Amino acid sequence: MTTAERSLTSVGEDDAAGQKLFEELIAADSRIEPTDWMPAAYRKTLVRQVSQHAHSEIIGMQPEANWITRAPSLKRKSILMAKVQDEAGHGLYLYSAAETLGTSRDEMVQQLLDGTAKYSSIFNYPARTWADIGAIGWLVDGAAIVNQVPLCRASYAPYGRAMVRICKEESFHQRQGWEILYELAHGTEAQKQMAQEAINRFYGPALQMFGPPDTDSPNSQQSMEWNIKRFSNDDLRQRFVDMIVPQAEALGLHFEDPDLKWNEERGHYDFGELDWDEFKQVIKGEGPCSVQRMQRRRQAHEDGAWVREAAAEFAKKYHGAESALSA
Ligand code: FAQ
Repeated sequence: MTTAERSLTSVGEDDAAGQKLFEELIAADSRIEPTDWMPAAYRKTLVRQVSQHAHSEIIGMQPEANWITRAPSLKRKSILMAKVQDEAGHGLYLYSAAETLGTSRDEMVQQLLDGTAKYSSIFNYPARTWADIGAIGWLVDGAAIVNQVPLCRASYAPYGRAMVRICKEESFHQRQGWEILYELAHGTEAQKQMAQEAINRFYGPALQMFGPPDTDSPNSQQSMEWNIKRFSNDDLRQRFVDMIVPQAEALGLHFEDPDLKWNEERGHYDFGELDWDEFKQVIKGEGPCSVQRMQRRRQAHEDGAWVREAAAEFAKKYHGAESALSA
């Protein structure tokens, strides 16, 4: 369908025509653009998912930023600074994608600050040692990639487009985490132990990033029917486990999960039940660092007030001058 044909049936058309076009586009595995008609529930679930994703990127800067001043060399410090800046950029692309759905960034940020919006459970855990920065890069960014590569094909076009760039950057992030752990795992006994302890801490929480089990995931089915999500939480979690077990072996490390073993019949690794009570507590705001993360974000928001005011004043003057010129 051409853009011209599409625009005839987009904004301003009645719901029935819009609904029909929407269904045709989804059935053809095509993309929905911001000007297309879409069901209110589709819009709502996208704002929910994309804004939570944006919040996760922004809060996710904190555990790593804590280590910028303590990075073991100038090279490590500059790499980590670049990574943390990338996360801020990801947050901004995602807020922009969500804004195309009609919810302002101010509103989304306010929901985060009020504690009414969620962000990824993983960022409520502390980064205790330098090896944790390696584990975050390898396991957290690794899980993010497995989860997010299929989102590059999300039916909502601005989200999919944002994800393409984000995933490219996440690949670098994962490699830097791997490289930190590889060096530690091939260093002194104490360094190797530090790397092992870091992955012991992050294994379970990283697997929980994929969300609750399919039997307890209220949004998955509809999101998959709408081609927002392409795979279920459990399918992606399994894909991740299958990927990281041989990688851990290559690092010379292991996962302390007694149920983790290759299942010849399934052609996948079996793994132990995760602590879903802990997961529920963490997403309720009762994780080990939840209070600290939100305090820090609120403080940063307050500290940045003057920047927002200056930008708003500049925009007023600039646009004022522009419209005076064009008059
Ligand atoms: N944490 O029905 P489902 C990164 C909530 S970015 C907290 O299965 P859905 C990069 C879920 O929202 C990491 N809440 O939900 C980085 C829902 O609550 P709601 C973030 C969670 O949406 C690296 C409820 O539970 N990535 O790592 C979690 O179909 C290093 C029921 O769940 C994304 O956000 C959780 N783990 O599937 C940055 C990817 N899991 O909304 C810095 C995009 C579930 O009904 C440093 N998002 N919940 O109130 C997604 O793919 C999906 O939203 C899922 C959840 C898979 C997270």
